[in-house]
Amino acid sequence: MTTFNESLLPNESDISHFKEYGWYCSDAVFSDKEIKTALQGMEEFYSGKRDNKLANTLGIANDTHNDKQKIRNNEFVTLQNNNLKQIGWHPVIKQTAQILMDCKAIRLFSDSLISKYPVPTSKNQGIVGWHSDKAYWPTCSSNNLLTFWIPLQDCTIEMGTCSLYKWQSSMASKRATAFFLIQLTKPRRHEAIFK
Ligand SMILES: O=C(O)CCC(=O)C(=O)O
Repeated sequence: MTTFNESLLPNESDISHFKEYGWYCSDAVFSDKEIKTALQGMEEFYSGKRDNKLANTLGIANDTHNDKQKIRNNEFVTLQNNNLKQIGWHPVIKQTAQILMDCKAIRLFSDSLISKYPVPTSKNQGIVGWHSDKAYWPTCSSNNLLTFWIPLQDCTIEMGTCSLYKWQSSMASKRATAFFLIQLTKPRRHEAIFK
């Protein structure tokens, strides 16, 4: 059974922060070994190895490497590769979600393995645009949803990391926030959408 140090779970102050802002940044919860295993799973997946084959890949992000495309996105990878499942289905994720959402059961709805290739900043590519994940899940009737962002490498500010807006319940299902692959060049415009 996978074990972890329970002091890594969100504490009262983390929970209050999450309630106010809609996000929370944990300490490093995965061991170097777990990250290494996930990276191995990523290599396996990208080289075409599958531990389990999806019955259907129609309609899901299932990119192959393409030099011109600076972001590669593949969905439902934890169902297809056991080493990626190890990190995506890790008990620390499940228990963190249960604590933050204050619920007994968690269902994993979706996962995404995303690679961003280095591009000169002037090119305005290789960056995931502002979006709310709910905008991509229109069939999901619940707003009680949570995304975990797990960097598999150290991410510096210069490289770009994940930025989050303060939670606004009104934006949860807005199709207008579906800007995953679109770079909004005018910050004011996306600020207005997220207000
Ligand atoms: O890694 C990214 O830039 C995108 C991640 C993302 O879209 C998400 O966590 O919902």
